[in-house]
This record gives sequence, structure tokens and C-alpha cells, in this order.
Amino acid sequence: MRMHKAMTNLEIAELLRAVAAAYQLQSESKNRFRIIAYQRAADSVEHSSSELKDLWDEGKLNEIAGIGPSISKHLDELFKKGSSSHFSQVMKGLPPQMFELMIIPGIGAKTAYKLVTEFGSKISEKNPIGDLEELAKEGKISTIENFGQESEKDILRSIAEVKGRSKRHLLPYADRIADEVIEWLKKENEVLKADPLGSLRRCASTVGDVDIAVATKNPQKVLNHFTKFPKAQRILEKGGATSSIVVPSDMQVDLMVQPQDRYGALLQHFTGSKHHNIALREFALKKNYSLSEYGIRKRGAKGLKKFATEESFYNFLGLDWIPPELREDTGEIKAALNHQLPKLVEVREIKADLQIHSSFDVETSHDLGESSMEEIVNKANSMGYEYVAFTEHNPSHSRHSEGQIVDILRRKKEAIAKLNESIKGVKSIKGAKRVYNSLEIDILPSGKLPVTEKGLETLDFALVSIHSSFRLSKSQMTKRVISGLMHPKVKIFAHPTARKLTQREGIDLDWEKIFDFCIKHDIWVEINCDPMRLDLPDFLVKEAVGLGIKLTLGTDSHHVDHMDNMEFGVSVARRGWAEKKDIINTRSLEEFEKMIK
Ligand code: DGT
Ligand code: CA
Ligand code: CA
Ligand code: ZN
Repeated sequence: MRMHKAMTNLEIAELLRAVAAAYQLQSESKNRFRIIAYQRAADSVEHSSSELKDLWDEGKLNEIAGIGPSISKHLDELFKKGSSSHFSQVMKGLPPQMFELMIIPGIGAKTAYKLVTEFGSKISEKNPIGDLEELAKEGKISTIENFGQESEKDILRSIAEVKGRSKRHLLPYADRIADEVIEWLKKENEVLKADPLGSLRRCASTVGDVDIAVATKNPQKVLNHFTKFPKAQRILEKGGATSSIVVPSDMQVDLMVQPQDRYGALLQHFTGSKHHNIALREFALKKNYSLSEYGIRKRGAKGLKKFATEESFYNFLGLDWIPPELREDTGEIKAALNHQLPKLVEVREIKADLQIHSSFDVETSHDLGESSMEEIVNKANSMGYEYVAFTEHNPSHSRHSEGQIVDILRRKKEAIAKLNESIKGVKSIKGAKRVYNSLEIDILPSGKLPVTEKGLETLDFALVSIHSSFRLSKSQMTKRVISGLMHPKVKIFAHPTARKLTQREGIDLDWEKIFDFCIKHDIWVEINCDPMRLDLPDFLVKEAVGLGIKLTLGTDSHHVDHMDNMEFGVSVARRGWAEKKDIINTRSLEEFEKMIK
């Protein structure tokens, strides 16, 4: 395990997971709470949009939910000295290869340890995953005790998945870096304008690198200033009109500069996407124009037509200006030509958040939220919402009897009724007027829901979703989901593909069948706003919108701060051509009330 001062969030998360694994090997039962604490801390660090090292520098480590005083103390030592004596001691004697093997889905601490001790040096420190793949291909895994041919195949499939993972970044991190770079650029007086470009401006769910445009009369001065960005770790390239740097988490930032009278062409060209630009070029060619980042040329003629704004660039070609989210060559050019672009839904039109996990203890086997119902209502008020839904995970069905589950749900119903009473008292205040009693219920592999009829009766409406057994065949998975959507209390199919961006592919579903069922039974499909999910994915949103399916936005918040992720879900909706009418949460409370009856 590398330990140096400039560890990235991902590296720190890996280290914390390794410590959790070490505790697991010592004694799973004795260390239960420690293991959970370290795993939770790892998750929060990985998902934090700020670099941990920066927060530590500013004395703000405790701002990360999930880092308690004890872990914080060890991290402090790690940042100061480059290593933590406690972490080293806990992991003492464990083979380092095992931690890398644990990246593979389905391989936990015990399996990894067993594999490494079983095969010894055949699993090298240099390339443990590659070596394990070789052993699996040779059929050597299935010969060890407790490993069969099935698990050998699983391991091979999982390794293929790990290898296919991309080095792309989640949208909020790219967004924050771009904000910081733009703020830095604006300190230079020669910077007249600065805007994001590329996949970030198009709000794609993951971003390969950040691209930024600047309008200036003095490119050299601007490029020089850019390379001095305080978080720049390396300068990759510095030319006459572009420059590239690398910032923490191995993120590349490209800068492109042009004079102000060509800024529109610059924005258009480097916003992309590549497919949109190719289609636009073909469209322009038919009119005998050729396009570039400098402007538009009439073919065969001299002189360049320059554009200070993007609007004028598109208008010159006879097109309406196309919102960046739509620039993926899925029909936007034709729509722009016919003045038929959709009027995309906007953040300010959102009146509710339909997936929030409060800290009300429903004794679930998944994670509870960290904020109380009251804190959530206050946050909803500050966002100008009219209603929210509390959607804690269903109570654990392995640890409770059916009767106990009903009791827990009745308690929650009472708490929500009380809360609604108290909100009524302050009805004159602008803000949340109603909270809903909902629940996020697992669709079990069998398609059954782990809540009985009596339990479901307590709810205003239910969300259902998949949190396990992701690898069923397409037909089995489709059957499972449809059976999970069957109950009349079920209103929303949440994070429908169950994907985890940069980590896990989504499940395999027959979307035609699923969408068909949703239309017939008036089931709404969620766009989950968690930046790790952004699920339903944009291209499926477009299909759903085309079919007239209604969509909901849910932040899946486990803390009031996560409620700010709504904007990322809205960008997915926009990328899927969704308008206000397609999104349930744009309805007023009165309209929503009628819809769930
Ligand atoms: P990314 O970074 O992988 O998330 O995706 P983009 O779309 O930001 O791609 P990137 O950074 O390679 O380039 C930004 C945009 O610039 C891209 O969407 C299209 C445009 N672009 C870049 N190079 C070329 C080029 O050689 N030809 C054309 N037509 N467009 C280009
Ligand atoms: Ca890019
Ligand atoms: Ca780029
Ligand atoms: Zn969920």
C-alpha cells in the first residue's frame, strides 16, 4: 500500500477499505462496528467533491460525514508523516496483493486472503489481478476448497468488468474543478470571458477531461497564468492557443483561447460532442460552408465569417441555438432547423424531492440517513419545495418478523402524521406543505417485496428498486422487475438500471417490456440524482419521454447536503429531452395529491 503525502481521495478510500478488511480477518464479529465505520468513511472519502488533503490543510476533516474522531486522528498522522502507525499495525503481516484483489467485485477480505495464501508467489505483488486471471483461465481456482467452477467463472467475469472500468470522473468533481479554474482565470485582467466546454458543458454523467474556453486579446499572458493554477500538479502542454495541466485525482484540464470576436465559434467547436460536430459539418457542407473553431468559411471563397456568440453561429446556418445537453446527434439538428427543439425542464421548476432517506430508524439492513425529518423539511423549505417523500429502505426482513415490520412502519406513519400536523401550523410560510410517507423497497431476486400487505397499507406510496443479485439473465431480470412493480402501492421504479458510474454496469432489462408495463399501470420511472448513479441514464430517458412515460427526480439523499444534487438529475432529464410536463416533481402539491390517489 503506497503512503505518500499527496494521496488522492481514491487512494485514501482504498487504504481505509484495506484497514476494514484487516479488521474483518482478525474477527468479523468482534470488530463489527469498526468495520462498518471504516467502510463508511471510505465511501464518504471517495464521494467527497473536495480533496481530503485540502480539507485537512484547512482543518476541516470533520466536515466529511462518516469520519469520526478516531479515524480523523489516524488520517492526521497519515497526512503529517506520510503513514499511520495504527493503520500499519492493523495490516501488519497481511500480503499486500490481497488488497488489490479486493477491487474485484465479489472478492472480499477473506476470499482475497485465502487466494493469496493458497497460491503464494503465483499471485505477484506487481500484477495480482492479471495473475489471478491466468490462474482462473487455467482452471486452477476451481481446484481449491470451497471454490467451484461457478466461482471461477464469476471471478473471470468480474475481472473483465474491472478491466473495462474507465478513468472517467464524476460530474460534480469536474464541475467543481472547472469553477475553481474559472475563478482563478478571472484573476487575470486579460481574461474577458471564461466558460466550460466539452462533456462538462453538455452535462454528461461522467467527464474524461475538463475543457475551458477563454476570450482574450493576449493569449500568452492567459496561458501563462493558467499553468500557474495552484492545484496544477503537472503541465502537459503549452502552445499558442491551448494549454493542458493535470490537477488532483489525475484530472486533465485543457484551456483554449481565442479573441472575443471568434469566441462563439470556439465555444461551438469544443463543446462538441464529436458526433454533433460531425453531423453539423455535414449539414453545413450541403450549404457549401465549412466550419472550424475560428468561424465559418464559404467553400471556394476567401474570408472567414467570425462569430462572437454561439447563437449567431447556429443562426447563420439557419438553426435555432441548441442547448449543449442536446448536442449528441440524436435529432437535435433537424429539430433546430424546424424550430421544434424541446423546452427543457429547469431546476427552478422543481417543486419536490421524491427520494430522501431520513434518520428515522426503520431498522433496515441497508443504510439509514443521517439527517432528521425536521432537518430535511427545513432544507426543503430553503429550496422552495412544496413537498418531499421520506423513502427509507424497508426494515430488514431477515432480522424481523412480519409483525415487527408492520409495527415499525406504523410508528413511522405516526411520526409523519405528527410532522404534517406541525407543518400545517406554519402554512403561511412559503415552502414545504406536506411530507409523504414512502419507502424504498427491495425487489427480491424472486420478484417478491419483503413487506407484507399490512405493511404496504401504511404507506402513501412505495418506491421499488434492486440492491442485490445484479446478474440475472435479461428475461429473468425483466420478470423480477415487473413482478416487483405489480402491487398497487408501488408508484416509482427507482434507480432502474442499478448502475454505479465508473464501477458497476447496470442490470440487463428488456426496456420495451418495462416501459410498456409502466405506461399501462401508470408507474413513474425515477431519474436518481446521486452523482454515482444518474439513473435512468440519459438515452433511456429520451426513449421514455418519447413514449410518454412520466419521470420523477429523487436525490436519494442520506444527508441534507445531498439534496443539492437535484441539479445533476435535472441535467440528465434535459439530456433526455425532458420538458416540465414529463417530470412529476414539477407538479404543485395539489396536482401531485390527485396523482397518487
Ligand atoms: P470527454 O472529455 O471524453 O468527457 O468528452 P469531450 O466531449 O469533452 O471530448 P474532448 O475533451 O476530447 O473534446 C472536447 C470537444 O471538442 C469534443 O466534444 C468535440 C471537440 N473536438 C475536439 N477535437 C476535435 C477534433 O479534432 N475534431 C472535431 N470535429 N471536434 C473536436
Ligand atoms: Ca473533455
Ligand atoms: Ca479535452
Ligand atoms: Zn436505492
